[in-house]
Amino acid sequence: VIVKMESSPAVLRIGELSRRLGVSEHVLRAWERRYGLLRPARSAGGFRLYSEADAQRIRRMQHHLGQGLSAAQAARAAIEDGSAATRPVPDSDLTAQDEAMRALTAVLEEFDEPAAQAVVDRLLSTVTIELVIRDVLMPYLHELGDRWERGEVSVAQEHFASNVVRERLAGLGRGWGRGHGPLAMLACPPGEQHDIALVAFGVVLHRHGWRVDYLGANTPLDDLVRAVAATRAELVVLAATVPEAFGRVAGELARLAGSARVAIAGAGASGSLADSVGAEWLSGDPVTAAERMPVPGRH
Ligand code: B12
Repeated sequence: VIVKMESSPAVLRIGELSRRLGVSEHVLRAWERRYGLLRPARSAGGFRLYSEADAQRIRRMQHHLGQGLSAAQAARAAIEDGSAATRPVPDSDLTAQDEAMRALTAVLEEFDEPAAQAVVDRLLSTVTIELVIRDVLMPYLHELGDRWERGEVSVAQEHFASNVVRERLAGLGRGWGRGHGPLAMLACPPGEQHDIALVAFGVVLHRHGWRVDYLGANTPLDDLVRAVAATRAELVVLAATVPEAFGRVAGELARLAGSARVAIAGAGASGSLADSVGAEWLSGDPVTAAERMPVPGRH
């Protein structure tokens, strides 16, 4: 027998739900986004509509919070209480990746590093590293940035969470200098601190046959030029989030591109910028770009 849990009609707008339960709209939205506590339907006009089942889950959440559970624990308990009697109908568009993103959001916000590693471990046992990076870790970082911008997570939470993700990625890249493939040198131009996507790119590039020398954030261009000459790297990839990071070193970049294969990437890169310095532009996400990078000498 299949019992549909969400059988009550979805009729409440968020304002009314908020008034009825005495929980602010802001908090309701946060519980929905972070913990999947609310499962609104959409009106024809695109508004979220909530049901009695949503209201009950909030009441259970309030009850568990009152017992001293953390928000994440209370939400988990509220959702489980509701499904004990009646099995929830699986939400077909909630993939393992979506669930993992939610779980990461919840545990990293509470500074729970082991739990975050466990989420990634679980995922890695079922899907490839490429999918974990492209569909979970990168989107997670975007969401983290959005929430930081809106003031929903503190700088401490953002730093903690992005460091856990960065360290995990770096761990996946361990030994990326090994092998017999061509060498790629990866760096961010001076002033650029955002290097996590570049680490992700390196991880996937190595899995596709390249060796990786990783210089990382804020690298002086003359040092990079010397390192490229010393190692005879076949490819140099520079990533930055703002165009000025490339613009400031355009002259040096053009010179480097005269003697080596250079590509630029990240939100600060563009086709026109690449053309202006004689480099290639790697558009799109780091995983796909690394998968598409042909390995020289391989057919
Ligand atoms: C983690 C983080 C930090 C960390 C970085 C740690 C580290 N080692 O990387 C720290 C705390 C240092 C930091 C600092 C700052 N940050 Co910050 N940060 C982030 C955050 C949350 C995640 C960045 C990330 O890794 N994203 C994951 C990647 C995959 O996403 P993406 O950068 O959008 O990249 C896309 C493409 O460009 C492409 N791509 C990117 N890189 C590469 C590389 C290759 C090779 C390829 C092929 C593709 C590719 O892939 C993605 C598409 O899938 C973002 C939020 C966000 N939306 O990304 C903010 C964000 C990038 N930061 C921002 C800001 C403003 C800052 C600071 C100025 C804050 C401050 N006032 O101090 C400083 C600047 C430091 C500096 N000088 O560089 C803004 C940037 C806005 C802008 N474009 O101007 C963002 C977008 C946050 C926001 N919503 O406002 N940050």
